[in-house]
Amino acid sequence: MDRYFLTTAIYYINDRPHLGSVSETIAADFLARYQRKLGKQVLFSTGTDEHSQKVERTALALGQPVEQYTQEAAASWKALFDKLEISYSRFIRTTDADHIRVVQEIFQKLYDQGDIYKGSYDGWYCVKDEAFLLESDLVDGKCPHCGLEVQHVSEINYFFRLSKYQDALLAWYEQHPDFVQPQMRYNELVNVMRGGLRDVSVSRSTVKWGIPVPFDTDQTVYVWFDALINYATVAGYGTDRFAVDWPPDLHLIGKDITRFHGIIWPAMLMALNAPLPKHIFAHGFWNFEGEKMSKSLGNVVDPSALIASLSNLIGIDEPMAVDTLRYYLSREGTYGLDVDFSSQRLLLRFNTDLANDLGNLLNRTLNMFGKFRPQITGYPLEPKPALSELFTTTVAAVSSDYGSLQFSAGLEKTWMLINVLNKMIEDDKPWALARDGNGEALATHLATLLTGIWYIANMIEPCMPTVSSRILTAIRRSQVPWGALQWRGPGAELPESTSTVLFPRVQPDQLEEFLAAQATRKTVPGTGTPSPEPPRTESGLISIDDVTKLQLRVATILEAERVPKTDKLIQLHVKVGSEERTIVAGIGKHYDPAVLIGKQIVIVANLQPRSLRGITSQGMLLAASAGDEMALLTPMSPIPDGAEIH
Ligand code: ME8
Repeated sequence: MDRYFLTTAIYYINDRPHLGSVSETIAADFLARYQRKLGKQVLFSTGTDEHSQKVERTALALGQPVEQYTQEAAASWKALFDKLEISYSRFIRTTDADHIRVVQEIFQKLYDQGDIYKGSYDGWYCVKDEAFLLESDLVDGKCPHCGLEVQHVSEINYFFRLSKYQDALLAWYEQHPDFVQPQMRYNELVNVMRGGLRDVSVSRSTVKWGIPVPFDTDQTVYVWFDALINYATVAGYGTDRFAVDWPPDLHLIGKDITRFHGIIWPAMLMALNAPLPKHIFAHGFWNFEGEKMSKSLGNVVDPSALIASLSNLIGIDEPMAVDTLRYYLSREGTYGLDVDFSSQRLLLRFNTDLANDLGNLLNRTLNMFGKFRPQITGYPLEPKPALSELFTTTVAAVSSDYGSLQFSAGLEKTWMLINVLNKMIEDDKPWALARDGNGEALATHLATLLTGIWYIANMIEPCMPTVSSRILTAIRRSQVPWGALQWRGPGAELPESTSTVLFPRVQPDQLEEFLAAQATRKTVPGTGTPSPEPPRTESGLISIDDVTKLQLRVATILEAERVPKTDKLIQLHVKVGSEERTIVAGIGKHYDPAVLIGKQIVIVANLQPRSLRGITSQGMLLAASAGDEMALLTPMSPIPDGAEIH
């Protein structure tokens, strides 16, 4: 059986987990589940980085013995990962006995062979980043990465001969152009190496909370040297298993720790004569209002609180709220780049993608099975051959997206299938087929829906395992490996239930309550109290910040129809880049729906969804009016929809 070894970074436990940190493990879990669906035997590790000056300081500040602090903190990270349905094979703690043994063994070996030597360090240290810094690295005397104060450190410690591996590393990069992804991270690292590598300090004489250097108990191993080795521990370094499990197929990390993973770690492996990891992927950050989410900035979103609010306010159980969050994190943005967290966007995704598109499809299908069952009895339940190719080619395209960590693109394609099925219901008009007694066509219609939903439930499993299994239970079909998805009928087992509301739609008042609850999560750095309101300007003028809050985008109108029983409202189905939305607009007295189709308009894309005549409107279009006249705003020349307006 093919094997796949995937790791995440291990998390410092001086902070509680935030949405940014868990997003990495959720992405890795998505990939691990997908690889399992391909039939591979997956080794997937995540865990906690427990030795360091900052962890020692946190425990001290809380007046707790550091062992007790780390024990409790690691347990709470692990409990959260379990809640988030992370299917890790090993949750590694750097305080685990086998890890301590491996770190000491490697330190000793590199010392014995002359790759580690004793020297003296005189320079700077950033405790937040646990990083040694040169005078020339500092920006205004502060850490160039986090902007915090640095400490001057002058101590005797041990150095790793990184400079010795500079040429070998550069050659490796040249021969493996996809070693580090995305490409911009690869380029950054090559530039750093071309600038010259210096030997790095790998022990501390002033930090007690660490793994003792085996031959010099006055020193502890530098936390990064210790932490990087966790990957080797997971693969059983020093045992027979290492030859089987090593090297990793992928180290998934954030863009802030590429030098450790892309330069120091490969050099350590070269020194150990061990194969290098096949790939390193460095993702971007989840930001909050444009800034990296981090405890020290006081702008973190707490995943547990978010899940609890989602669950309480919408009335879904916690596993469904977890899947909603997993979907949002995977669907929003291009993986690798930074993304801004927005609770409005989260609920918009919930209402449109999950409740409207997926939830509705399932509901309508199950309802029809309940109603029309007697009329299809005796007819073959074979899906329409015409859709076979679309489903087969989409499965292959989604597979390639998932495999290259383009989670959003893969989900978008899956949603295209959901929308094809929803549209098919409109086109086939099954209630008319039933009325006319056309049992054969009705059977084909329902078999197509069931087969399509079976595909979709399987394709979303890596992202939303609970939703996937609940859908499969409802349609009485099973989880299958990726390669076993075939366009064939449902067999004898037909759904029993007539309705399963997986995703109840969010109502406007729930939305307000949710947003208010989220707003209080933003805290002033260091104090834990809510941020003050931004100052307002005088005389009714707004600031540039207010303007940038508006997301104006170009949309193309795909469909337009009057909302029944009103002469004012028109329901538009619009395309905004890769996304489709429904917008209800009060332009019915001025425009005939037929003339709107194909036109480009300007919409407010980040408006809270609201319900108008029972239809959820996901945005607002811009129109000018003077007296009785109205004119829709439209770009002067055609431009790809989704384009932003500045
Ligand atoms: O760096 N958005 O630990 P860490 C996305 N212990 N990812 C984020 C993020 C955000 N806002 N904030 C953090 C360490 N991360 C070391 C790693 S590995 C041998 C040792 C990501 O807790 C970050 O980029 O500071 C990193 O990949 C991971 O969370 C752990 O960060």
